[in-house]
Amino acid sequence: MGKEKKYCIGCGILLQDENMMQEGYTTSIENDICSRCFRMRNYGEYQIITKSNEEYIDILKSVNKTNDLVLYMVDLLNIDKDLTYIRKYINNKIILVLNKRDVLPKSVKDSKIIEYFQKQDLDFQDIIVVSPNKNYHIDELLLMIKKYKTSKNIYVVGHTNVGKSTLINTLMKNYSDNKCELTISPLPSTTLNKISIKLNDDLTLVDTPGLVDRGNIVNYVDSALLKKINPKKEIKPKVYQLKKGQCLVIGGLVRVDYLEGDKNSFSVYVSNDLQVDKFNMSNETLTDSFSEELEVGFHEDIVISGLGFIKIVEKAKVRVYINRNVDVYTRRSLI
Ligand SMILES: Nc1nc2c(ncn2[C@@H]2O[C@H](COP(=O)(O)OP(=O)(O)O)[C@@H](O)[C@H]2O)c(=O)[nH]1
Ligand SMILES: [Mg+2]
Repeated sequence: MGKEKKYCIGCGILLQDENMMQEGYTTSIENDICSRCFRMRNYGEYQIITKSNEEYIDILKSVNKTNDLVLYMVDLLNIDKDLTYIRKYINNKIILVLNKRDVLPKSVKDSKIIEYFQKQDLDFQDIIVVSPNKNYHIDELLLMIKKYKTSKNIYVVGHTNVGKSTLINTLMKNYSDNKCELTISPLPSTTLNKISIKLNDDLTLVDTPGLVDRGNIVNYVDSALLKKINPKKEIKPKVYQLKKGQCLVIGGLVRVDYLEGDKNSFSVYVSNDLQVDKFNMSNETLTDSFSEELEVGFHEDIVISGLGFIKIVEKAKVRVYINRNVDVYTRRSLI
């Protein structure tokens, strides 16, 4: 008798009880979740699985074959470098969902954040700022979904770790009696497959794994540091007045030397748990790391992928020391 196929309700992987070393293992096929999800949920133990982006692009292509509404989710502290990338694969109607509002300072207005994205002339139906962790704007998002939906299915896409599974869990908790326990974690590639979840007779939410960003610092730190890097609360920016010849060291991970420019203001937006120090450039912290020079324009941010950003007011030339795999770049100031 052939076994019935059963998928993990936490990450979507095909369950199997034969090979402990392989994805989808569970002690008994009677279980609803795989051992990896079980350990993440109960012990906070993470087993990293690296998913290829080709697989994710195939998922995006399969979404493109439908006429369904798409929620494209972006993490406000880690905005995708190229917001047009996912659009290249899908022609569907898209709502841009800007997540993790709770970690940006309350003093910043939502309208200002939305304007930042509107100015880029991207092809989205609508834009909304949310925080499923804080239940912020979830009612408003549901109204938007109802307004723009083209069928029953709503796909949630975006990079890994932006909070796609968290959003679906929150929507289900708020508006459905159906059980939904997607596994969430601070590590990339927690969700491994497409997972369809019925919110009600009119709406089915589809979770997806997400694009992996190799330039994100989360790929290069241990789990203790990861917890520190991931802001849990509203960020209190640390503001420094710097003269050329001075430098900032952030969490022992990044060093920014101020090489050229007038007296300038550097506001550091990273997790409050990371210590920031100001030194003279003669200090040797991190100088043996990889480094690169950056020209920063008037009112631009230096983005350190996965860590946060530094808002700089005047033009500056800086040198950034950091793990060579981590993406560092400039952009127009977000706030
Ligand atoms: N601060 C904050 N963190 C969030 C929010 N939503 C999700 N997260 C966190 O983001 C991380 C990734 O979430 P997850 O749902 O697994 O992301 P996915 O890979 O896109 O499915 C987890 O550590 C979540 O707790 C939010 O509204 N605010
Ligand atoms: Mg997920």
